Amino acid sequence: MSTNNRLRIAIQKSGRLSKDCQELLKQLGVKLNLREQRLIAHSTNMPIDVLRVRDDDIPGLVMDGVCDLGIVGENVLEETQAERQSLNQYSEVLKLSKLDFGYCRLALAWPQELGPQDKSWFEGKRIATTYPEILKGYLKREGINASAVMLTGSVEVAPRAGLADAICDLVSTGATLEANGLMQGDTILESNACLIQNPKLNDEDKLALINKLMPRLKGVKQAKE
Ligand code: PRT
Ligand code: ZN
Repeated sequence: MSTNNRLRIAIQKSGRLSKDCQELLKQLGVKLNLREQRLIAHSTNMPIDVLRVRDDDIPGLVMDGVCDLGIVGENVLEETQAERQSLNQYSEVLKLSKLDFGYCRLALAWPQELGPQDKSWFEGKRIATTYPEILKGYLKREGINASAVMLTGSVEVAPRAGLADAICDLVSTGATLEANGLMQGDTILESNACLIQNPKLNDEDKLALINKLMPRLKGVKQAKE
């Protein structure tokens, strides 16, 4: 079988989702020969290739049909969709399943010493975030006139560094906010990892393979409940 006929699945190479993704593929019965530095891992028992990339690239790879499936956080998916929509680029995916890992929330936070604040406090403020499109959507819905300052890392130090008045960042335990003297406010988005598919996929063999894997995925999820 040529490489083109193999189902291509994009997962995060290294980071918070990679271990769970590898474990999930294993539970689905996909045997992989994973070597640390390899971009592509070929399954040894199914016509599947796994592409290991940065999580930010996964939605685009699936939307553009470079990969058939992808596993990515809903936060990254929504940000990419909003960004592509603003550029009039194709942004559709089929969300096949929400997965039971990678849970976090995208929340607003500000310096603790300011005490509790309501939405009106954000008027005219600068908010540092890695998710400017999701944040802008929220600000628009809420009728708040504030600006988004894009930072790809260390968002939690932005207020102390004088780069912004507040932040909009992912939170799981809350330890990072606490360690940086920040108070948590509204949750803008709750996110899990999810399995997405290119909606234009029409290869019958690949679709049949996905149809074979989906009941297994359901079984894996039920076994954990
Ligand atoms: O290199 P690459 O671009 O692939 O990875 P990355 O560094 O962009 O992402 P990574 O590995 O940090 O996270 C991948 C995905 O995991 C995210 O897109 C989310 O969908 C999910 N996830 C779940 C999280 C968290 N929990 C999380 N806590 N992503 C990031 N964090 C960070 C957060 O940004 C903050 O810095 O952890 C810190 C807060 O954690 P707590 O526990 O202190 O609240
Ligand atoms: Zn990333």
